[in-house]
Amino acid sequence: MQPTQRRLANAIRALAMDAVEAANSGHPGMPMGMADAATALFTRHLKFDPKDPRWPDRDRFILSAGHGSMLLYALLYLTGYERPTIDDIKRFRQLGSPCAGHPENFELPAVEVTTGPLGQGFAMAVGMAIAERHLNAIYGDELVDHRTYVIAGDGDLMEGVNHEAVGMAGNLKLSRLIVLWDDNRITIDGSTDLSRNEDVIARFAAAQWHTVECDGLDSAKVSKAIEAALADPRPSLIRCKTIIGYGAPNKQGTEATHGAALGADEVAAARKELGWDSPPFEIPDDVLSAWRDSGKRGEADRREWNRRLSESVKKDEFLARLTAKPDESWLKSHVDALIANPPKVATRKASEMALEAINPAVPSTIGGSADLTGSNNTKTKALQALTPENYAGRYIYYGIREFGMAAAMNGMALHGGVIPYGGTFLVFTDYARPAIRLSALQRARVVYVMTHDSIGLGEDGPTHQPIEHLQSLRAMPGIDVYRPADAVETAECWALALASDGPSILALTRQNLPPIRTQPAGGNLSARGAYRVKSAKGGRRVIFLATGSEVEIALAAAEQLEQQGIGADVVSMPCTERFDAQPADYREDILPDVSNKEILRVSVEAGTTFGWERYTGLHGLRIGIDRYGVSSPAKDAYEYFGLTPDAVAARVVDHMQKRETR
Ligand SMILES: Cc1ncc(C[n+]2csc(CCOP(=O)(O)OP(=O)(O)O)c2C)c(N)n1
Ligand SMILES: [Mg+2]
Repeated sequence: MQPTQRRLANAIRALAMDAVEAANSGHPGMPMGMADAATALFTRHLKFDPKDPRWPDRDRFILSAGHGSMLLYALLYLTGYERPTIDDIKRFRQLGSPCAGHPENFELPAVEVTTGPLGQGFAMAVGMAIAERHLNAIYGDELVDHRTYVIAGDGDLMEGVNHEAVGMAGNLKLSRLIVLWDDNRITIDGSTDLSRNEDVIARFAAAQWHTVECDGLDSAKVSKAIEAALADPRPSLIRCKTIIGYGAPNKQGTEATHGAALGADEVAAARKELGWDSPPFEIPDDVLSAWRDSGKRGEADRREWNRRLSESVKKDEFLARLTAKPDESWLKSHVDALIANPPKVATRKASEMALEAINPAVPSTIGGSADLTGSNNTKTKALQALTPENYAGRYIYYGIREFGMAAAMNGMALHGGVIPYGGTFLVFTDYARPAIRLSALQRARVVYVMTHDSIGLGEDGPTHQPIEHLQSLRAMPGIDVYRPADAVETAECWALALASDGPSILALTRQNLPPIRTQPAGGNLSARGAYRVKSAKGGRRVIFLATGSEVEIALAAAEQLEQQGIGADVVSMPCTERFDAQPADYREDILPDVSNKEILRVSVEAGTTFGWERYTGLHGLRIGIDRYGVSSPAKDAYEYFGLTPDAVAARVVDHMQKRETR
């Protein structure tokens, strides 16, 4: 006799209880409450094949309620993925186990995205659903025809980013996005009545979503609700009414099951309640084999898809999109043209000029902006908007949703086949920051086009002028922060960002900058992260380290010093991360390891000086801005903060004199 759906679900419950018990850490409540709903999804609807976790046309499943990670690990084990093994699960949350506390996309190939920071899984799913529709519009149903399923908890639906994501999905009519809401009316602090009285269903309906409700503890009813969702041309929210910790007789329905081991007595009571008499981590043969059978449902689909791919005239193009490095041939001709005819432009404009060369050469880019298209210069002329009527479009109007945009871009990048880039003001990386961090953690190739990168934006004043942003982003592991000094460097930095396997931030100016690079270099100089743009003429006494718009100032200050007989190098440092990764002899050449008495190192950047001692040494000179900005024209702001060649040269001379008399 086939085990009932409930018995299949109880295997998830048992594994969740046992793993959390063994770790004495973790979240049993959510997996136990949603076990029946997940069983419906995985045994009847989700298109997947454990034999090939990364099969391109698989449905995507995102556990936005990432604390319920044991739900996902149990499903992957039961349906027959190579990993996690039962031993991996026994070592849930232990060092070296791929069954990390929260699902990590770099630990298990079947984990699509890293989740845990609530709300972001949902928002990344929106990006996945966008990428699917976009690629479908280009390659047709025969190659791209899948859905994005999400399990989200109360927390996911409360987070602000959820409101952004819901708005984007409704507006883009992402019919293939289906969210199962674990409506258990409990969060960590207790009842959701403590913190929420909104009508969630009405909110989604108002955002043009399809909504349907069901008993989340009845797998057949969840399945029916999924069918209704599949049939509707809008994104769908399925409200699954559940009981957190279902099956634990004394604790279910309470926050006690949310995030702690149930304890031996309660686990024993739950086993009794559920009629589950197997020892910990053991799944009865009939149950395991039924699960493994459902794991084989997708194999035929995958074979059929492989056949269609092998017969498709678009096969090579499709596979290249998924795996090949983007074409870089645009760079040389573009840079040659810039050197032949050096423009005096803002680097945001230089970025647009680079994109005019990139977008035709790299068809996988999808641009966008959080309502600052004209300021971020993110839309090239030929790009059409990506809309419900034209999913093939390559430009997304994200609206004023920086966090939602960034999270969606993570989803797109991790879906594969597209390279998202999106813009806002650098200061508003603060609004997007949690998703930028997840770009870095997950190695998602997203390019952040962050313009108005200093007080040089001028009149909008302190709220819009980044101060600590560059350094705080540089402090984030796993992301390259670029601050190019002119049009050539901007193009070089774009090429590096596209070639990367992770995220990049381009910090770009609003104000015009003169060309710095006017001679052919025979290679991408920005790739070194820092390089000398001017060598000292006399004996070298000073090394300027400058980025972006301040390279121009450092160059002019260095000329003044030279006239006083003080030899000065100027190093442009578009990317500190890349410089740090250079071999020691290169770093030594640029920044010789001598005391500041012999050669004074001076950093010049229109932002916080915090952290620049890393390159100037403690006794070097750090010129920047350690307070909030001012509302004024850019030129006046630069003068006010002493960021002019005269003021910089004077400070260097003063510093050298004081040091000599010490
Ligand atoms: C952004 C963010 N804030 C806070 C947390 C900590 N946290 C983890 S689960 C949770 C409660 C979530 O409630 P719900 O989604 O209803 O999950 P349930 O208790 O029903 O499993 C909180 C606050 C988090 N993971 N992410
Ligand atoms: Mg809840």
